[in-house]
Amino acid sequence: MKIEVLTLFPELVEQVAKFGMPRVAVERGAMQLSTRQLRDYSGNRWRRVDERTFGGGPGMVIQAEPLTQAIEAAKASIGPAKVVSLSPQGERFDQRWAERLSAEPGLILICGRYEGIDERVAPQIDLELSVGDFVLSGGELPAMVIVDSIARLLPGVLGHEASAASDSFSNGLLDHPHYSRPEVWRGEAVPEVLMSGDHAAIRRWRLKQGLERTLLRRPDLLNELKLDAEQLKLLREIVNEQLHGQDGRSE
Ligand code: 4FV
Repeated sequence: MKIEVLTLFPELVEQVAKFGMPRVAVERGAMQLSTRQLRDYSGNRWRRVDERTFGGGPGMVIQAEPLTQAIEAAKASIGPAKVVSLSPQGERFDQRWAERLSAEPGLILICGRYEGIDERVAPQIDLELSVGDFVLSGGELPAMVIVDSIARLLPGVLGHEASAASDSFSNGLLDHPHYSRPEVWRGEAVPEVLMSGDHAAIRRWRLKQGLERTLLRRPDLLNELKLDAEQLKLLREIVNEQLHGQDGRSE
């Protein structure tokens, strides 16, 4: 898939393709990442693309004309693409959105700066996304977050295809705890079940741990899930253990 990022700081955004899974995705041809400098469409010798917000008050706004020209140029460059604007006013970005966007042939990501972009550009925007309820200085880091989360979902990118499927949130739950060598570290041993070679027991333990973490840390996620019979049974076990003070981790 092709992703083009419209930004005032291309050199920042381009860093994301130099490391980790985005780099692998680009090297394996699963993703093409390009940037487009909004200032190239300023139409003035100061290369300014922002102006004061109407109605008074502090802050500058990215103007409609340069942004529209950049969007049009991006579409001409990468072909069919969903236009996505990053801002705190957007829908909350999550793993489900990463999965949806990873299926698109192309994305054009608009990085806001200042107070945001002129509202008259809204009809050209297919989707507005927020990476969280906080205010950054620009949309570049959110764009890089989205690029990274998509890259690892693209076919042929993760070494073990199952990894993406078993990630946190892939089944709507938080991930289970992980352990690695040594088996005993400063007197603390890895849970026996993980050393048992009993794959059914390991799968069950991991599912139960993910359910417990989700219940204790992010119960809101449980509201959005339709748990199956096994998950409900494990959840009942967890609640009983919590009520009677047992730690299910050692099972
Ligand atoms: C943001 C977010 C974000 C707000 C002012 C850029 C900044 C400036 N984008 N999720 N949270 N954007 O804070 O996506 O326009």
